[in-house]
Amino acid sequence: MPQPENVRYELYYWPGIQGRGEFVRLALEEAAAEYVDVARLPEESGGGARALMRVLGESTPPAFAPPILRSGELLIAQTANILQYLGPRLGLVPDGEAARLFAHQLQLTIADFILEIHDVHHPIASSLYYEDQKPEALRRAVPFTKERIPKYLGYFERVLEKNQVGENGALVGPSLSYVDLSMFQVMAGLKYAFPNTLSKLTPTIPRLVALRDHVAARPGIAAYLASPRRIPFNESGIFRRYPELDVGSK
Ligand SMILES: N[C@@H](CCC(=O)N[C@@H](CS)C(=O)NCC(=O)O)C(=O)O
Repeated sequence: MPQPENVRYELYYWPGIQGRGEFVRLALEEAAAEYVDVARLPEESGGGARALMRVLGESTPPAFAPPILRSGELLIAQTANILQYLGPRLGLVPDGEAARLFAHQLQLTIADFILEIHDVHHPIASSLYYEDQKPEALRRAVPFTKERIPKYLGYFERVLEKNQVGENGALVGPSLSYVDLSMFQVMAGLKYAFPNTLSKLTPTIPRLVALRDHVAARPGIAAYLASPRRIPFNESGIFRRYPELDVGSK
């Protein structure tokens, strides 16, 4: 496994939520990479949301939205792009063009899923409160929980089934990759936000459940999850527990 480069990564992401930054954090944590979660530092030490706004406002070339990763001279945005960059450097993706393309393909599919998960509680605009778009959210939650969650999870379950590697499984290649870490996050988030929908689907996705539990038990990830670095799920993030939207088991 390649050793992490001798570099201290800087992650720029909103300080109070897991959000999309969490996919990057999980990769850095699993690899025990040296990194600073800059916006979570106190403002007096150059942190806070201000640090993030500064990077967004001043960087060249400009980034549209966080998460953003600084690695030496490089400033990289788009979650899947960041993970594509980190994967080989952290030993979290197999060698070879086909495997790397497939890992990126899966990560982009996760990005699509994440956007849909977000849009259930914000179907009209991110700039409006949930309460101001609740009727639309309730309407959207029905096809999302009954059609889209089963379709996405059914797809990832099939990927695991086709890539038979040992009892714990892996989405790409013979061992753990950054995509598996991201899939753990999706499963953990769905369990938080849509517990009833997920529990109804659980018998149909045994491989995803095993993968989630396997990732959660990895020493680096288990230590991270138990640490204050792991921000708890909350109702400002992507995965929000609004029981009225969790209708997939009805
Ligand atoms: N496709 C991008 C989406 C980035 C994104 O939407 N970031 C959110 C935070 S999770 C944001 O702050 N967006 C600001 C905006 O869209 O105006 C990614 O995966 O990184």
